Amino acid sequence: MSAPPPSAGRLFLVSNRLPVTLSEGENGLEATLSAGGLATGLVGLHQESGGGWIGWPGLTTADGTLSTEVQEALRARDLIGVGLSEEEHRGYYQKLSNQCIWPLFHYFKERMHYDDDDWEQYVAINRRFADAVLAEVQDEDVVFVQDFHLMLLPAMLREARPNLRIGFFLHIPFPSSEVFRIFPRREELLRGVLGADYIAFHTMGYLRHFRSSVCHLLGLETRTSSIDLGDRSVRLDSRPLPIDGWRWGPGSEEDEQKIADYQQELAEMADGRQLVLGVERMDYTKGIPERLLAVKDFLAEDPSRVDRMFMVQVAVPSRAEVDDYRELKDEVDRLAGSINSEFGRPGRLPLHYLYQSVPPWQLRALYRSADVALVTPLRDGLNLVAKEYVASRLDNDGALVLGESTGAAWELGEALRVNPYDPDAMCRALGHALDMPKDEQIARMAPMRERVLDNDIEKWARGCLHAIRRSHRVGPAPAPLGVDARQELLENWQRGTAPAILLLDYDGTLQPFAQRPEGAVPDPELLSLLRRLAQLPQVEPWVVSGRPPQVLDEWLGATGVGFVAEHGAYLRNPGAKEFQSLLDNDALTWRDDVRPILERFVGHVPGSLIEEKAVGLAWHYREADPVLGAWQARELFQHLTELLPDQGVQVMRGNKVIEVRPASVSKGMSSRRILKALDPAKDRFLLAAGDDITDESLFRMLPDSAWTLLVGSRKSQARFRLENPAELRALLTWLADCPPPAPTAASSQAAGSADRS
Ligand code: GDG
Repeated sequence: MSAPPPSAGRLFLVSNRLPVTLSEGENGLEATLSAGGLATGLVGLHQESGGGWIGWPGLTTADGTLSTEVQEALRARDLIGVGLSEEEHRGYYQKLSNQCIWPLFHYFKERMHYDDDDWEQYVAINRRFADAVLAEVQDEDVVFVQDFHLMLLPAMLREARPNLRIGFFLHIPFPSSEVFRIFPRREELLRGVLGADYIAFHTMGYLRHFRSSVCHLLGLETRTSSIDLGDRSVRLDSRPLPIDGWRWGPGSEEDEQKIADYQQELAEMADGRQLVLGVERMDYTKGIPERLLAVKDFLAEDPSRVDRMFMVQVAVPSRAEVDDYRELKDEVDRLAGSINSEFGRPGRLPLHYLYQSVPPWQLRALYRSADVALVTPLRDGLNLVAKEYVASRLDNDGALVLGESTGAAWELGEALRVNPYDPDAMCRALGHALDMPKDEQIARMAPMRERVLDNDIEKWARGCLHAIRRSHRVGPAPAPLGVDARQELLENWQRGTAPAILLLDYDGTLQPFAQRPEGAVPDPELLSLLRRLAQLPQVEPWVVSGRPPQVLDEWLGATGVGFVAEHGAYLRNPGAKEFQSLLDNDALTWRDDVRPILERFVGHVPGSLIEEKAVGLAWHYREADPVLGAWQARELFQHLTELLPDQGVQVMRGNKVIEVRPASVSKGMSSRRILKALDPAKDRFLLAAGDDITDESLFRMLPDSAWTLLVGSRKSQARFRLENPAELRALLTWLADCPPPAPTAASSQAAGSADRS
């Protein structure tokens, strides 16, 4: 394994729990790394990069700090401990994480207990993790945050260190936005996660749910796999967690001996019966009572089945301090008892129920011996048990019954998929699995096994790391137009042999924003500046705006500048009187679909109105109740984005307005048209200035030599930035004061005749 170059930065993993057990050894306290899962895949990576793993080591202390001895034992393993007091652990972990986010994200909203005090603890402990991370990392490092306990951490890190590369992986489902929005602090959770450069889920379904929550609740524009935040973008991905396949194949001689002995024991216990296996933490998401009820129904249908099958159910104690989990255990105890008491005989018990964790070699023996694995959670982010069972089937036999609401169901398509809430379907699937002929078992199991073994956890971890690094694109705002750049700009301006082209946005660029759009009337100073520029013989100024032709004509028509109106739908050459349309007729067919939708929203939101532009249709809500308006705007935005994906239109969010317009019309396209009409061979000064997202298409399409200026401060394709419209006006006045030399009579005639076609 070759170490990455030092410039690539170190990897720091962050998870609630460190993968470690602390115990008293010969030389004092020692930390032993846990085997399996994420720990196996990630430990190697952070160690080789010189980074570390940051998390809680599993013991609470009176004051929430860790002793030097504990910290040192952890450091010896490249682990960095975060301490928690009993009370903090209760509020942040047991309550907010496990009794609020966990049930809601698994669609058990009635089990969600939200309390503001717990939320405060969640925020405070996320902050403590952030402090621990910030004390370790440098700008170039990568931080990979794991799971729902730490959803606020990415944004906290981003705020403190904008240049960190940050990834986030969610191990549990991300629920439908209809369910997610129940969470009282939903916006904070979303904003917290969006601090990352790269956010990954087990399935594409969870990714879609996340995107639609972001769109719905934060009103942000989302693309298939990214979210644009203005100053940077966040990449979304689905990357299901693999297992470390080799752990489930043949093991050491010693292990194999233990496994074989235990399999022998199981065979004796089976006494010719088929073994059905269930393994999971004792958690209500895992569907244990529902499964046992189905088994009970199955036996009730035909009690002689007790002679042909028996079940081992391992339920690992989990979160036993929580009432819901204690009640679940009582229910499972009762059900297990009733199955054996109703269908068992001495020496022939149909169910072996273990409320305990079994050692790894026993688990491997169980997977190898089980004819059927019943993996039927009601809802599960992924489910590793299903994959482990598949990987353990060395002869490609056995039958997997898999709950359809597990993330793993997306990858294990050959399993018998079942709705765990449907007892009849569960019984049928169990019958099918037990009676499955060997060739069908192999036909189903072999491709699943190949798939599971093909993708190992280390490959996954490297893939994540690479994706985090690649996704990190915090583009700083363009540099301010400094003294040297101004000097160079002036020299270019004065040197050109063909008329200079100025492409100037209006609102927010030449003219500051007014309270209402109709208030942004040009002042005399601006009018005189534009008139002066238009009168210079070697200069062609254009106002490139989203405003309709009539407004531009009325406000600025007398200055003699050229116009691009409605974001590029109309064009009027400098000095001309008529606008020409750049639209083809098909570009407007969507309007009849969109208008009734906007009308419905006008009906819902008093004070809102539709503006019929020549090209676009806009819904304005500036005069509406701000809360209702903002909420309905998000609904409308999402609705239109989903409704119109292939009609060649774009849905744009502006300031208190949602506008739909043809995608083929942009400031960039219309400017290309202006430039195409000019002689490309001439040495020409080009300048474009704009403040908003619609101006980016303009910046993008101009040649690299053009002077592209952002007015304001954000990530942009522009080369330089100016602070505000006043600075731009000052620059233009300076240029007008030092104009390019007037052409001689001969050159002017040549330029004039050949420049515009
Ligand atoms: C969360 C998500 C997602 C179980 N019993 C014993 C034992 N295990 C091991 C299994 C497996 C792991 O525990 C359980 O993993 P799951 O994925 O099935 O479920 P969660 O614990 O809920 O995990 C889940 C996962 O995170 C990863 O992203 O798949 O959806 O809920 O590895 O082998 N191990 C031993 N004895 C046992 O008795 N030794």
